[in-house]
Amino acid sequence: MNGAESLLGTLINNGVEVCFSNPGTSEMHMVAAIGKIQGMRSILGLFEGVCSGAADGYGRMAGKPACTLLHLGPGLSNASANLHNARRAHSPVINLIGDHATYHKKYDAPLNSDVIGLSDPVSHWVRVVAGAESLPRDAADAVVAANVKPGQISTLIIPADCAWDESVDPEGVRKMPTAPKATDDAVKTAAQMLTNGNSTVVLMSNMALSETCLALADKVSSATGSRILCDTFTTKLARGEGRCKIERLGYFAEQATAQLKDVQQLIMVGTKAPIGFFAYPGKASEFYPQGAALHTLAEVNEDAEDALQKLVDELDAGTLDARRLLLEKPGLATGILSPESIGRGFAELMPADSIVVDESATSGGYTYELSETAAPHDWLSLTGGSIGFGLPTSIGAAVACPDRKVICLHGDGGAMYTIQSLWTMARENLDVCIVILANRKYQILQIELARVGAQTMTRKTLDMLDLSNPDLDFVKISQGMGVKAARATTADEFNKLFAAAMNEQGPMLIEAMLDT
Ligand SMILES: Cc1ncc(C[n+]2csc(CCOP(=O)(O)OP(=O)(O)O)c2C)c(N)n1
Repeated sequence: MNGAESLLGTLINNGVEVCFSNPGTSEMHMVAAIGKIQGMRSILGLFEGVCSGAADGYGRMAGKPACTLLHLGPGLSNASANLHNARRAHSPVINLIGDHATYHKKYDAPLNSDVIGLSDPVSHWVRVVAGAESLPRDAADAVVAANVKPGQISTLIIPADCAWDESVDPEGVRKMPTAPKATDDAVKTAAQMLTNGNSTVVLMSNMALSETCLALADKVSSATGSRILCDTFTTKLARGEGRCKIERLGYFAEQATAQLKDVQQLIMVGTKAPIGFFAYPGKASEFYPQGAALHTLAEVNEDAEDALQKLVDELDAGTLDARRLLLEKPGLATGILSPESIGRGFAELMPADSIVVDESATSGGYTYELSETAAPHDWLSLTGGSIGFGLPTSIGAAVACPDRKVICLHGDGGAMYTIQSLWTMARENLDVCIVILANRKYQILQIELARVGAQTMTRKTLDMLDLSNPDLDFVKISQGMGVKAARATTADEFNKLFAAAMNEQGPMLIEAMLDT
């Protein structure tokens, strides 16, 4: 058995069953091994950012890592933006990066690069394989590292000769790490703060946004009068009918500071104290009032459910009923197509258990608000701010959850970054409905240009934020990659197309024209 086969056997033994790949010559033995050995589904992405984003979506929904297969430093570099997003989402991901054979490195052949240097910023764990016989152990260590809660990026750099040389048997099942518990002191301090009469916000994210955690937080809120908020951008948020309400922190500083205006105490669960996405001239970076008391009940890596349960017990709130949202739909709109009419159609027609992947940018506010009481669903958002995450992440979510409808809400600008994702969706026949919110501009940047206090707004400046001339035709682009597509120019057309997409299996793109 060669190194590649032994590596693969080890991954499979440890629950890794999907590989999002874009290989080259240095990965050929791994390609051959995947073809030969049962148990690893291989999904080709036509750009490495598709593979890494897909691994992010898979990790978020499966709760375990997929692997990527990438070609030396350049392949890894192409994957990096979505690895950054995955790192910010705390998604479990294993990168398998081929490199030149150990004895070939010294010649500095054209594809030679500092693979470790490129890996470090987007990885929690990096290892270069020293020889074929250590590969199974290295692979098992990589899986364990990726499974550190909530999830980590582990990167295994595999010189080609380590993959083709004779190796040893694959490693068996390793014990995967569990999340450490929050301390009793952290629970007691939180309980004291919540009962001292000061106005308190509990800010939650990451592992604290499961249905169970939201219900526990709701009991805390009922018992103490505190408010429960979540971060603006979250890895996975349980929403809709039967879930408990949670207020989302606004994106812009004015919104978030208004939400937290009179707050005297902030208790964090699975997140850190709220700060601005960017700095703006003359505005504070912190969203909370100066002098507010800050306390962390559970760190990002700690078991949020255990901490919230202990807090509920400490507050004697266990017998309270969690206030669960009732199904309430907004009704379909008619007439012009607007972000609001799209939001209404989306919230009305979305089936139960949908997975919403949100890169809707400035056009998406209504989709979020109006779906609060829609059918139960999970909401995945852009955690690292690097656009081009939505389409690839939808691939991974659909692979992890083949029985659930994935709805991808995407700005037209962001969609163009990783548009090749459509081809993979077609090839794998993934059940994804993509809604392109086609305003034909980088609208957020037009807003930001004014907000940062930039003094000039010439034609030349505005052209850098404009997507017209020529206009993008997402219907043709999509059809060209094998995904069925249609354009909606009115609310009624959108409703009809979206309803059809919800009732059919397989990928379908709707270009929602908002530029009129
Ligand atoms: C990798 C990366 N490059 C550039 C940006 C800067 N940026 C933020 S939003 C945006 C445009 C988004 O346009 P679109 O998806 O059409 O949404 P809209 O703003 O029009 O709602 C850009 C270029 C970014 N966040 N990430």
